[in-house]
Amino acid sequence: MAADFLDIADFGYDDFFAASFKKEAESGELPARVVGHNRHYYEICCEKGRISAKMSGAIRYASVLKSELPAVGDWVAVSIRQDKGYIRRLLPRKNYFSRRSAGGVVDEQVVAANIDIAFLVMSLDENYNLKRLQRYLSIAAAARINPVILLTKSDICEKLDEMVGEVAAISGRVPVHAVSSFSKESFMLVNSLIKPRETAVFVGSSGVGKSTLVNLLLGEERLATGKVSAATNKGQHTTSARELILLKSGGIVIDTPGMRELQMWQDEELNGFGQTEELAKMCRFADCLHETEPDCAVKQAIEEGTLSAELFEMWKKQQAETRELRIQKERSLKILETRRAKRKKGK
Ligand SMILES: Nc1nc2c(ncn2[C@@H]2O[C@H](COP(=O)(O)OP(=O)(O)OP(=O)(O)O)[C@@H](O)[C@H]2O)c(=O)[nH]1
Ligand SMILES: [Mg+2]
Ligand SMILES: [Zn+2]
Repeated sequence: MAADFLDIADFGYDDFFAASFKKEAESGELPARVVGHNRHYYEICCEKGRISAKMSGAIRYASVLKSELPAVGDWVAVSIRQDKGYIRRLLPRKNYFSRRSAGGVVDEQVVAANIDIAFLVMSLDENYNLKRLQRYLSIAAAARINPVILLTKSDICEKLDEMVGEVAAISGRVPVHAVSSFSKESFMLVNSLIKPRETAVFVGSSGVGKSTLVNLLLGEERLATGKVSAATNKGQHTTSARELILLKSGGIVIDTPGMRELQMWQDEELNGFGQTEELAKMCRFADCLHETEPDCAVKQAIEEGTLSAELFEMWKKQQAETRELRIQKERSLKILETRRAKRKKGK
């Protein structure tokens, strides 16, 4: 156990968590933040320092969804015995970034919890993909997380203005910044966006430069970063685990491994499509499919060039996916609830 005393306020502990901690705390329990974990252990920080902790059987037993288990960024109640921590409870989350994890049963996987700002990172090379970015925007909006788009590798981009413009066209009110991990200005910009005691998460595909940016903020090569092979320009998965780190500036950052596939889980209104949604309300028929119906405001706007046909296609596709996801989710939840009920009976 690290001997030094930690001020958990530096890790973002505030009245919100204190209120729910105190309500149910048993004697000897301490509030702690999850800063990392592997299959068997959690790394947590509490007033006694950074320690390894195990999850109590009670939490494991009570959880059927993966998202009910602690994840990086979560606040938990721990008890400590002989320098070992035992996680007793998960404190309620302010918000969390999650995605759907495929498997036998569709389940929800928490990428990071209790987030003040999410950096949606996309690089201005082969990784550039507006549809994927749109999906990240939708996830952030559904999760009520404040996003900022970082377009990385601006140093090797030849069509910078054009690409930033394209992103700005779909991002609505979300700020967009082109950055390079090798520039002092980018460091100052990103650093200024992370306020002391606030938590920023970096999400995005593998190889876009998330860990490089975090190292830039740290001022040291603490995290491993990937070599991009010149032949394919594809980064390999370099970061393998999520990790929460304090910056000298007082900000808190969470680096995450690149996600190959990203499917939504949280109940996603179709966000980031404000203009399309507004137009759809003006169609003659409330259930207009925007295909061949008369007086379709959406089709008209596309013909007049005031709505991008591409954006409309993305919207339609995402609507279909959302419908499909709802059906799958309901199915999974039913299976999981049955499992929960069985466990209760077996008790
Ligand atoms: N040209 C250029 N290369 C960069 C920049 N930022 C990062 N890179 C390079 O991109 C490669 C991948 O960077 P990482 O930081 O490991 O990417 P990551 O997003 O953490 O990737 P995963 O951990 O696999 O999710 C490394 O070789 C970096 O040197 C940048 O601003 N410009
Ligand atoms: Mg990384
Ligand atoms: Zn219509």
